[in-house]
Amino acid sequence: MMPKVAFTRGLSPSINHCELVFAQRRPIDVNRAREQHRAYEALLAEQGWEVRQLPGSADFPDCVFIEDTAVVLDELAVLTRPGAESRRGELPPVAEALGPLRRIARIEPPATLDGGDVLRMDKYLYVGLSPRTNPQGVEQLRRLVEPLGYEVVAVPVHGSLHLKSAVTAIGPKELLMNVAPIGSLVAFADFTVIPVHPGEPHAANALLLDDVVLFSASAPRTCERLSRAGIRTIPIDLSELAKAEGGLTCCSLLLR
Ligand code: CIR
Repeated sequence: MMPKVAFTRGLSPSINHCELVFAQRRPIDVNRAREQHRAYEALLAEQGWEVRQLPGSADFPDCVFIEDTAVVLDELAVLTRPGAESRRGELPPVAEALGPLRRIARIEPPATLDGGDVLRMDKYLYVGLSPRTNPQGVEQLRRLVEPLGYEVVAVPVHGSLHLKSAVTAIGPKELLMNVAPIGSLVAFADFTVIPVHPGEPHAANALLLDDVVLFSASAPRTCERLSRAGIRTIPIDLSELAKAEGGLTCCSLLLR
């Protein structure tokens, strides 16, 4: 059987030049960020994932956020066209790594799409219309995946970098959400939604592994809500990467 593979990408020594949309620029301690990233990889490995790290690059400050470069499904990997121009050169090593494992398709100009905007719930792909993903990006993705039986649902996102900054899966039918950037819950009517604690608006980005959720150690009150709902969590500190507006999902591409 194919092992569960998690691709990660090494931290760029130039991460302090990362893109920022909503956060104020604060110095990132590169060594500390690297340690936190290693701890993240170690947790994935402990949970049974074969972690394959692609080398980081000084030319691409945001390359550690590998999630944005591809949408990986069982049948297909879609290489994105990141909304931030400075990130488009991150793709070639990812394409090379995924090539032997999946059929490859690409998002073409003028479309833009970041993987952080694509939330997969079984055969539904919820795609954020965000600062990074435009309507053409949603349409191109739809054309690629509909023949494979997926339904694409566009979700406008306001005041949040990506859809998954505001909502992530914490179970097959359960979502963790910061409701404000999404506004209407209509698209998610079939799911049980656990709202983040109002004092922790950035806590919605959690990473669901088989039966456990990796969760930000800086959001204990939301974590309590998850525990009360019977969800097993493992806390992780990615505070240095959070200064680059990165979360937990964005540091890996999981081939489930
Ligand atoms: C960016 O603005 O593109 C990076 N500084 C952060 C990307 C985070 N990606 C994600 O949440 N999927």
